[in-house]
Amino acid sequence: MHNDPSLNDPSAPHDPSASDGVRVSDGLRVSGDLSADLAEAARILSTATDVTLLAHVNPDADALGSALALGLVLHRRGAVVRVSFGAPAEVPETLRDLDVAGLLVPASAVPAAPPVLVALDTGSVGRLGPLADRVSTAGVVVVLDHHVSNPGFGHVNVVDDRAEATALVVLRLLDVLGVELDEPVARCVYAGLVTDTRSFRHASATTHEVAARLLAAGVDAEAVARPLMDSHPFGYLGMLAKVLGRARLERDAAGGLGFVHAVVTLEDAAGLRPEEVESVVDLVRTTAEAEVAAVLKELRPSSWSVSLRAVSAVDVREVAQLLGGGGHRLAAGFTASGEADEVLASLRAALETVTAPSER
Ligand SMILES: [Mn+2]
Repeated sequence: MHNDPSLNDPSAPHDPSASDGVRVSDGLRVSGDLSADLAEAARILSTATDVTLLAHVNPDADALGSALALGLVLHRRGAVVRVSFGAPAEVPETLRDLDVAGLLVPASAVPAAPPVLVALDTGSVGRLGPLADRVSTAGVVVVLDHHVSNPGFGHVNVVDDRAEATALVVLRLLDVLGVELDEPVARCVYAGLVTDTRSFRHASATTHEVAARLLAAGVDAEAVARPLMDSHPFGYLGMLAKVLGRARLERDAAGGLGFVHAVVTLEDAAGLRPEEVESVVDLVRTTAEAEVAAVLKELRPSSWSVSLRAVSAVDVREVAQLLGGGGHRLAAGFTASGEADEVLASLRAALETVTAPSER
């Protein structure tokens, strides 16, 4: 599926008249008015009796935390709720504890035509992976996201690219719904927030106030953050020794700002969780001589998922988009096929394009 060109298809046009049982107001698809979009999303969800919430493939704490926070609230209000994601088959171990009500179901249990579908933290239809087709079969699609590149593929799109996490968009929606925060819901929101802000380093004053509100609701910050960000099996150290030992620094690349990269092969990752592989980029990115960091993660022979990070100057979302992916300005990614050297060559070229003076 990672070679499927539709993976990065910006959107499938949506016919609002196709909605089944839920009336969707006209003209809201790309209204761009956050308050109006939030109100419309709240209206749909407050009357829905069957809601399917989807995170992006390889879900992180923001995607699943957002889905589970909203899912838990709707479940308590009596709706039939399921939370899922297209791939992989397993729920990331570090995120399982967030699902206090048993809302997570395998992708195979997602209805062929869900009455109400909510896509969370998913910047494009393709990021739903094998569940992407549900966007065209669902009665109504609500998109809750913070990716600037989101084309607005739902009937209702609450996309706030200034929100540091989708979890914040969800919290605003919960406020519109009049939900009183308690610990299980606040914990899901906090999990998305602490990870997407890199422990609140990329968080506004207002977002710190939101964090305070979540703590006041009973969240144990260390208990949530440590398993997500600071805990790995011992085998992680051996994997890091191999992978980081092969990392390369190219000082002249990325328009002279420096580019560091590492490769995690299937052999390197054997016996370890996705969490260990995903965290490698957080070490590679600490290289002081490089503005841009990349980690190539082998999915299958000759198939790669690539994580990109920048310190401040380079927009790696632009780089990722040139290569068929997406993301945020300082954190983005794409998938690619071929040998690692070939992927690196196209990445180098894309970096030069984005950092060329004429592009600035
Ligand atoms: Mn996010």
